[in-house]
Amino acid sequence: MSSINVYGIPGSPFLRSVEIGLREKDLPYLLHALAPGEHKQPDYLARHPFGRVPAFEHDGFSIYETQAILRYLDDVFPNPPLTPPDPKLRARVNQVIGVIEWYFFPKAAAPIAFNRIIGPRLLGVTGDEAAIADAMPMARTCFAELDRLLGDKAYFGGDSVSIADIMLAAQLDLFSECAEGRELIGGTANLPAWLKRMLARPSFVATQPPAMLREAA
Ligand SMILES: N[C@@H](CCC(=O)N[C@@H](CS)C(=O)NCC(=O)O)C(=O)O
Repeated sequence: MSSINVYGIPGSPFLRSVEIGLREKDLPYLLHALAPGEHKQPDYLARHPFGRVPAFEHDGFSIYETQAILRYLDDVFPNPPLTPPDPKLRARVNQVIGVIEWYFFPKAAAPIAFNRIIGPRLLGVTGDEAAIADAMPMARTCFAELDRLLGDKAYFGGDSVSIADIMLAAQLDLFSECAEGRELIGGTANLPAWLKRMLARPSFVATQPPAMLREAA
């Protein structure tokens, strides 16, 4: 029986993406839940020198970076596949992962979600309104583009769920816990129905963010 260990702070959409990938493939794993700050301590930095979450280990093989972990899982445990076989759809999935990593997360989701959700609800700090306002133009560009790339397809890679769908839906579920997120998602043509479908999947239902990050908390 192989052993899979996942390390991260509950509530992180990147950690959740890995857990969802594992659950989509029906793979048992052990979650090592870190407290905020523990990811900057020497023990964890030995796993992930950049001090980000998640980190992952399979039978002694250690790796970090969410998309690399999910691609590894897809190679080693190919059923069900999370990458489409068609080269153009595959390229589309890879493109969306790039948009998430280079534009959406660092320049839109991180500043808005940190200042609106994580800071005030988890860390007890007041959000920086100027940082939120500064991030909105990039956020609008991201949503317009992600909506266009999804188009009328069921999923970013065509008819079945892909790594891009998992990573983006995990991000948007947290993002929709603030007014800016709901306005941005709700202003698109295709993303709301897609997100609703994604969030209804058992893998998403089983990996809910902690209640304190939810707006009603
Ligand atoms: N490129 C990394 C990004 C991971 C990342 O930024 N995770 C956030 C949580 S969602 C984090 O570790 N934040 C803690 C910090 O920056 O101190 C990946 O794909 O795993």
